[in-house]
This record gives sequence, C-alpha cells and structure tokens, in this order.
Amino acid sequence: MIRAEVLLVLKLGSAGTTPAPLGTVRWYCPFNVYVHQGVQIAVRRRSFLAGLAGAIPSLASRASTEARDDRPNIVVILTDDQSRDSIPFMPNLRRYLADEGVTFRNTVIPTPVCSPSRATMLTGRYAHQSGVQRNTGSDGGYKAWKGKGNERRNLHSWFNEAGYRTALIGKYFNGYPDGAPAPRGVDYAAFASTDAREGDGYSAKSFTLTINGNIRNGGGYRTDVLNKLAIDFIDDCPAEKPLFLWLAHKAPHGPYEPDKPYKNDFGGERVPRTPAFNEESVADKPGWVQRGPLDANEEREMDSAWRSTLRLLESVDRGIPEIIRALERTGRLDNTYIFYQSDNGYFFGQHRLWAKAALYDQAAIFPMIVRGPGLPRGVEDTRVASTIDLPATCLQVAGVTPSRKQAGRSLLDEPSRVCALMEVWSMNDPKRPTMGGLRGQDWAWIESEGFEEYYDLTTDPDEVENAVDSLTPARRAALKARLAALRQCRGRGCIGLEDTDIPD
Ligand SMILES: [Ca+2]
Ligand SMILES: [Ca+2]
Repeated sequence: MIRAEVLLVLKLGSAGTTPAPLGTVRWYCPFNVYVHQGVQIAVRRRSFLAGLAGAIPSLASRASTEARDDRPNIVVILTDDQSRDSIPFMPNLRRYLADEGVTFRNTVIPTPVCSPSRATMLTGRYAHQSGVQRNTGSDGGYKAWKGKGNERRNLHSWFNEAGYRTALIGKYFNGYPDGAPAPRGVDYAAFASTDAREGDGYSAKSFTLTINGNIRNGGGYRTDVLNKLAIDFIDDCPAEKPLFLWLAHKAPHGPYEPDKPYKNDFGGERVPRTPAFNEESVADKPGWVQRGPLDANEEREMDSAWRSTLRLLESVDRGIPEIIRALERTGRLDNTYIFYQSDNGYFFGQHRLWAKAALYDQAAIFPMIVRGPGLPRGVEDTRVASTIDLPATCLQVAGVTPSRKQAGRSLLDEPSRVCALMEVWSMNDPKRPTMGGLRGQDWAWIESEGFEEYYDLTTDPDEVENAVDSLTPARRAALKARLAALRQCRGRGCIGLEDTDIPD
C-alpha cells in the first residue's frame, strides 16, 4: 500500500525562548512521545530528546506517581449539518484553529445522521455497537442512547471519574426531554431544546434551556447563548481542575434564522457548481438516487439554503475567538486541545440530493480540525481519519482510561488505517435505504440495496463516475467481504479490520 506521509520541520523550544528548528521528522512521531510525557514546554523538549534515546516512562507509572492537575483541557466544538465547503467562509475557524493546528481532511463521519454520529463521537463505538442507529424510534435518539447503556459510559463519565470538570452545552440527543436532570458524569449540563412543546424546537430565537435539570427561557440568540455558557463555564472552572467541555451548536441546522447583523450577507453566493452539483448523469447511481435533474426553482432553493447556512455559521465563527480568549485569560490555552467537527455533512443538490444520511463525501466527510500543545500549526493531514477517533484522541492526550474498548484510535498515533467504515440505516425523511461503505484515502466503496459503487477519488473527487466495473473480481469481492465483516465488528476487532490491506 502506498501511504502519503507528511514531513515538516518541527519547532520545539523551551518556555520563554524563540523556538528553533529541531530537525525534520515525521510529524506524528514526536507527539506520541510528548503526549505520554505530558507537561510543560521546557520539559517537552528534554522529554522528546530523552524519548528518542529510549527513556520513555510509561503512562501508568506517571499516573500513579504524579499530581494530575497538569493534564490538558479538552474543548470540543460541534456543529450540526455543516458541510465542508463552508469552512472557507469562517475566517476565525481558519485563523484560530486550522492555522494553529492540524486539519484531518479525510475525516469520515461513520453514520452521517445527528444522533448516531453524536453517539459515536461520545463513545468511540460504531452505531451498530452503540445501538443508536437513527434519530427516533427504539433504535434511535435519546431512547436508544440511554436504553443501551451509553449514558453511563462515555467521554463525560470517563473524564469526570478521572477528576475533570465536565460540561455538555447545547444539543444532546434527539428526544431528550426538557427538564431532565444532568446525565451521569456531567457537572454542568445546559441543554438547548430540540423537541419543543410549541413551535420549532430548533428555533434560534425561541427555545428553552435545561440547566442541570432546571428549565428556563433561552433568553437570546441560540448560538450566542451557547457560546456565552461555554465561556462562563471556562471562566468559572476551578483553576486546579482540568476541564472537558462539549459545546454542541444547533447551527447551521435549520430553521434558517440568521442573527440580525448577518441576515443579508453572502447575497451573491451560490452552491459551488462542482461536477457533483446536479450531477449530469445519475444513471451510474443506485435507484434511490435516480431522479430527474434539479430544475431552476430547486437550484434557487438550494442556493438560498446554502446562503442561510453560511449566515448561521457566522455566529459560530464569532464565538471562536471569544472561547480562545476565555482559555487564555484563565491560563489554560497553552494546555488545551480544541477539536472542531460537524455531526454530518450536507447535500445542497450534490448528486441531485438534499439533506444528509448518505455515504458520498458531501455528507460523510467533514475535516476534523485540532489544535493543541505539541501539534504542528497549519498542517493538513490526508490520512483516513474518522470521528470515531475523537474519543480515543481525547483520552490519549489526557491519559484517561475508558471503561469500554474503543473502536477508534488516537489521531496522534502513527497512521495505519486502510479504510474506515460507514453505515446508515433506512429512513423516510429524507428517503434513504440502509447502506454501508468503506472510505480509503483515495477511494470509496458504497453498497445499498444490493447496488455497488466505487469511486476513484484521485481522478474523480466529486464521485460522479461509478467505476465499479474497473475493479478486478478479486478486489470487488474483497471490498464486499471487508464491509460485511466491519458491519459486525466489535471493539478493537474493528481496528484490525480497518488496518488490514485489501488485495487488488
Ligand atoms: Ca446533524
Ligand atoms: Ca454520474
């Protein structure tokens, strides 16, 4: 297998001095060393050099002998239904996070649907493991999340048991009842309604908050209110405690109610007219995708929805420097990992589809952006990552042990994944069949209703030419077998299956 490797000049220096180039290394190597070592910048360089000489104390020994208050803080900023093409419209996201950290461009969202995706990011388990496969019903939403025991074992409970102060702000799971108490392991729970008793529970202007079990009026523009709650949590967190903050925005999910200052922005923007937009021929696609081309009205609707999401994201973007400043003034910024991710991508007419819950890149890929101590700045990483790796990465940098085996792996480890699993369960709105897929670094394999698709992303990054007939029978059979095995995988067995080469 050919694997692209990112090389860069890593700059490490002692505190208070100008960092000097240390040498050219494969970037992912030193962070393992650093992360297992931990702490101050001055220590970091010595540790890194000592690590090269083979003197790496184990994480376990450090845990048992040292005070843990120097563990890094973790902040996760999550958006809802944001498509990757909107990232360039968020200057603060680029300036404060992407330019200061690593963008994992090929981050797969294994089940690009709200609740299953969130369950995966909170537990490190695929939807077929967590049992949260849809947004509603007995195998969906909050009912499945709680019913299958996930609420007792997830990032919040693990970080809380390890001594972190934890917060869960914004959207939790579809069907979470207003007024319900904070879940186990969550010190500060501030849930914004998603299922309103009156009107639209997703409204940006009219919504309720449940703060540690007490209901109150939202009292402002939803995105700003959530940003403010996150900032207050950071400001109020006792200095001696590390924090774990999960900030889940509703934006840019509909209804499209931009904040006043932004309501006329991006007037000239249209959905990027890539080859995927209103795909010229969908005869190579499965039956459920096939329909006539978008007409002029539908194109206008898609363009209008696209502009609306950009406006909603302006409020998310405005909050990023404020969160950074809160971390800075509380002395935490240099020891904080910040993750930015969407729960799923979104179709605005690409492949003639709308909404989400399908396995083309437009819905199933959203780059994870991470900044934090020891990470290189402004680097793009093209390996196959997955949102299922988010928990393992958070746990590793903090040295926290989960009570459940992870099906993901830390993004700071040396890359070894050949492909990542994707899986969606049938639903009616939008109409989607059950489907599964594999995403390699430069290819995608998708099966739905017995129909097979293969895209060579080096020549067809827009996934408009189903190249399944170009595969050898052996390759085709191997992809099919690997997907079938992964859809049944458990725990670390998933990692083994994703790491094994697939014959040509
Ligand atoms: Ca969503
Ligand atoms: Ca086509």
